[in-house]
This record gives sequence, C-alpha cells and structure tokens, in this order.
Amino acid sequence: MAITQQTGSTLDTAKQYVNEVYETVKKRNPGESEFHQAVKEILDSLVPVFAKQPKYQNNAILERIVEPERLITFRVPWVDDQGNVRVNRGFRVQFNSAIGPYKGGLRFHPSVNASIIKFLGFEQIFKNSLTGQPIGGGKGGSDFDPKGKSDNEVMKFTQSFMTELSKYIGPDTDVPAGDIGVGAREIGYMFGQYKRLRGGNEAGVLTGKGLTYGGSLTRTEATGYGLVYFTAEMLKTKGESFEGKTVVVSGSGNVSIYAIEKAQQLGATIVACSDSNGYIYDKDGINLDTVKTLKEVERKRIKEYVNIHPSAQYFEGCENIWTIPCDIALPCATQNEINEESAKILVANGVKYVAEGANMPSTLEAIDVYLNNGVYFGPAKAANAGGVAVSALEMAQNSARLAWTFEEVDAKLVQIMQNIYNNSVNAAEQYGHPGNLVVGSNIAGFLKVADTMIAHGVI
Ligand code: NDP
Ligand code: 2IT
Repeated sequence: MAITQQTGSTLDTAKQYVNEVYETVKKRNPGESEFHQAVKEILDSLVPVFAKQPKYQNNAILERIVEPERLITFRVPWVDDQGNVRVNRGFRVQFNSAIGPYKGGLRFHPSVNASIIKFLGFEQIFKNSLTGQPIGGGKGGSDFDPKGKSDNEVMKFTQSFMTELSKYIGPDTDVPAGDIGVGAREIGYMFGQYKRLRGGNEAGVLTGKGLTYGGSLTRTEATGYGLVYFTAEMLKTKGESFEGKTVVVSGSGNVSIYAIEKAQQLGATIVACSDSNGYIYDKDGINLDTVKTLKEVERKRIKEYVNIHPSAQYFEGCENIWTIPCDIALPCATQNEINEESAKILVANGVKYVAEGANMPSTLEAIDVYLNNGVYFGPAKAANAGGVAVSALEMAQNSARLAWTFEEVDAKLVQIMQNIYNNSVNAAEQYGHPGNLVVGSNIAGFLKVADTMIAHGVI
C-alpha cells in the first residue's frame, strides 16, 4: 500500500492519514458497505492514538490490520429432502492472528456475503482483544437459510459445509462458534462431521458445544448475560440499576433471550422483543418462558406469542420496535437495525442507555445521535464480548480436560465484563474523550493487537 509514512504528531496529520487508509479500503473492497462502515468507526476512533504515538503509523499497523490475513470462500453442495442438488457459498475470514488463534462465530443467513463476513471478522479482532484472552479475530458462515429446512436438510448442509471448512480450522489455528442461524444443533452436526473427518476428538476446535461433549456451562447464556452485566456497570456509573427500568430488546434469539432473562432477574421490565417479521409489545412484561418455548423449542414466529398472551400486541415489521418508550434499549438482532431516525425517536421518548447485543446494530448516524444527546452508549465490541469470552473459557476447559461449574464460569464472566468496561472508560479518558465508550473500547482493543503486531515484525 503506497501511503506516505508520516511522524503523525498532530491531530490533523493523524486524521489525514486515517482518511487515506480508509479511502484505500473503500477502493480495494468495492461495494462492501458493511465492511466500510465497521472500518470507518474504528479508524475514526483511533485518530487520538496516531496523534500521540507515531510508532503505529511508522509500522503501517493500520494498513496491515484492515487487510485480512486470509479470506476463504468455497462451494457447499448438498441434497434437499426432495432429492434436488442445492448449492450455497461458504466463507471463513481469518482476519488477524496476532494475539491468538482466529476465533469467531459462523452465521447462516441468506444475507451473508463477503462484506458481512469481513465486517464481523474485523470487529472480532478488537472485541476478542478486549476480553483479555489470547484469541485472534475470525468469522465465517454461509448464505444458507436454515428457516423452513428440515433437521435432515440442516444436517446435510452443515456436514458438507464442515467437509470443506475442516481443512482450515483446528484447536490451535481457528476455532469457530455460533452466530445468527447457528446454535447448538448446527454446532453438534459440525462437530460430529469434523470428528469423523479427523478421526480424533479435538474438543477445542469449536465452541458452543453441547454439555455432553466438551461444551461449557454458561456459554448459552454468556452473550446476553454479559451484555446485561456490562450495562449494569454503565448504570452503576450513573448511580442507577436495572431495578424498575423499562427495557426494549430486539430479536428473540440466543442473545435476546438471555439478555431478557438476566435483566428480569435484576428487576427490569422487558416490554418488547421481535423477530425478523415483527415485534410484540407486552406492557406488563414479556413472559420469557413463552418466548423460549416458541423460539428455542418449536422454532416458530414471535407473533404466536399473542395467541398465548392475548393482552399483548403484535406489530408486523421490525423497525417500529424503537418507537416504544423505554429507559434502556438493547438491540440484539442484527446489523443496522437502528438508523438515525429510530435513534432520534428513542431519544425523544427519553431513552437513557443503549447497549448493543448484536454486532453493529446502530448505524454511524444513530451513534452520533446517542452521543450528541447524552445517551450513555455501550458499543457492541465491548458490550457483547461476553459470548466470545466464555468461548475462550470453553477452549481453556477443553485444553485442561475438565469442566467448571456454572457459578465459576458466571463469576469469571462478570469479572471480564467489568474489566472491559473499566478498560474502555480508562482508555476514553486517557485519549481525551471521557465517557465515550466507542473511542475507549476501540482504542483499548486496538493497542494490544497493534503492540503485538510490532513485536512480531512485518508479517
Ligand atoms: P439467533 O439466530 O439466535 O437470533 C437472531 C435473532 O435476530 C432472531 O430473533 C432473528 O429473527 C433476528 N434477526 C436475524 N436477522 C434479522 C434481520 N435481518 N432483521 C431482523 N431481525 C433479524 O442469533 P444470535 O442471537 O446469536 O445473534 C444476534 C446478534 O448478536 C447478531 O448480530 C450476532 O452477530 C450477535 N452476537 C451473537 C453472539 C452469540 O454468542 N451468539 C455473540 C456476540 C454477538 P428470526 O427468528 O426471524 O430469524
Ligand atoms: O460475535 C460474536 O462474538 C460471536 N458470534 C461469538 C463468537 C465465539 O467465538 O464465541
């Protein structure tokens, strides 16, 4: 990359440098808007670092960190229940292995493409660094849509997917896990196929496994619980707690369900949740058992909730969930689900805290609305890091060939989320943006990876 090396001692020079790198990323990755968005957010946050410490620019850390070490794409052929041959595309981005094996989930959703996988993989580098654990950044998935598929079709697809993916992963090289559309069932089928192909039981090759074959207690709950532990730290800073707060949580998948569970345990009322078709509003508080049965067991649509609880209301379409007044908003569905307009409505209705369970659920414009209106904002990389953090604890247990109790893992998760919060607050303050957790978490995550990349030389 032919970007002039500068000593970068002023903010203006640093801004100019960061912009040059960003323009190169756009040129080199045309049309990948989600990837551009994720890069822009991080690069802008890093300006104070480049202004203070020229060593990162002199070592071309930015130019290197925005380029994946490897992007693998592959054909995934499988046969459906009618005997038709179907073809999907598989991806794995091995983005950065400076501080540990590539680590990150697999997403099965029809919207998956290179841009989505690269934005997720890029975010994962900094998130994983923030956890304090030795894990690099990776992500993968497929445009396969598990909705409406039989168990047999899901198994056929995941076996074919793993047949190819198995060439690139391993407990010390790259360790996938779940994400949208990939839960316990899919991880089980993938682990089975990997084990069969390798002819050995390498437990640490995947995380989010079932408890009977090397999974960790608390991993199922970890992202949602971790999000609430992180938000509880934000509330504590302002002298508040979840007790008596009204909360809106989008989605009704793994992250949402366990965010709702923990927030309820801490005394909040969750009045709404959603799926990709629409949302439910239950002013007395969502009945979580019903949501769990509908989504985790029966794999049905969230609108069925109102058949069981007729006092609740169902609304078609997702975006209006943000028009429901709340103290705390926890977006836990997907990227860019809160745009500028929704953010303004949240603010007008008095929201005080937004913390992200999903990856990049707020657009850059929405984030500006929060920051300019005194909303205390917990960005995804920091707030949803509990899932991957417990994945790393699962790897540690697999290496030691033992299993910790729920209480032990949960206590470690609380500690990790508190550390992430404190490190983000401190970095924000140190680099001149007190209270800005976007800047703080991006800088705190970046420094460890960047220093390691310098230590390793130009590779
Ligand atoms: P699940 O597949 O379990 O649930 C996803 C939920 O979001 C479902 O309710 C789904 O609705 C909804 N959803 C998915 N896509 C869309 C869309 N395009 N528009 C509206 N709603 C949508 O996934 P997870 O709960 O695991 O993941 C949710 C988010 O959290 C993702 O952004 C993921 O990257 C992030 N995340 C997940 C972690 C984990 O450990 N699982 C860790 C950290 C972040 P429907 O049922 O209709 O598909
Ligand atoms: O976005 C994420 O952090 C995840 N989907 C979890 C990744 C993991 O390896 O547990």
